[in-house]
Amino acid sequence: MRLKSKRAKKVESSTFRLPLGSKLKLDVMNSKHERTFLDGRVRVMVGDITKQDVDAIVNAANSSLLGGGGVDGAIHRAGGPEILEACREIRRTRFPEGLPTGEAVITTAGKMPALYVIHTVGPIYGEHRGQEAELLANCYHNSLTLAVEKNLTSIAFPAISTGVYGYPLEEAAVVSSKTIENFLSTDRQLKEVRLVFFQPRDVEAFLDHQKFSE
Ligand code: AR6
Repeated sequence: MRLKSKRAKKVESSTFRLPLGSKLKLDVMNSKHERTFLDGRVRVMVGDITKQDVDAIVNAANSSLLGGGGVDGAIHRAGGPEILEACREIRRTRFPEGLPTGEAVITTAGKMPALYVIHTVGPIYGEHRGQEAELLANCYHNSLTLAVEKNLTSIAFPAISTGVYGYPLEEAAVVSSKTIENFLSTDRQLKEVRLVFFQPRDVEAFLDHQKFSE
């Protein structure tokens, strides 16, 4: 419901009345820094992942699940201690040795607008003997699978591994776009997959290298 009303508002604000009463729909979603793909099921934008009003946001975590810098730090700061508590419980009960690279788990989103955080561990570029792309694809696939298992309809991803973990944005764009399109081709539940980039130049790099069907 919450999502629907926000979407409705966006459509309204992108519709301008012409003097003769006819309406001109302006496609504001296809600019240099914001664009949709796959009939609007994928939305690429600049923003802060902690502020997204989707069912689940994805955290680019590390295998300790106990916090860190970048997206991880921002999520724990914005969501509050409930998230760390839930992560500790997951470590204790399911992953005492840490969450393996490419896997995903879900917790509350605490005080953030999203309902859940899906924590996944991206590959460290150059440290997985050529398996980096496969592991990065697993992050996206397993996060999407978890969202569907939880009956969620919207999810927002940051650019996993492209910060501290050193994965080039251009290469990551190929992997994430192909994996998401592949997943959505058989899924009918997810209504929106949002790709949220921190900086305009990151969106530009993504848009230049993504492989979504036009
Ligand atoms: N919203 C959206 N994107 C962001 C935000 C934000 N608030 N903050 C940063 N980014 P990183 P990684 C972008 O380093 O490479 C942590 O310490 C950022 O510009 O957060 O997977 C963990 O604990 C970059 O493009 O994640 C791990 O130890 C992207 O998000 C390690 O870093 C990912 O950057 C994980 O490294």
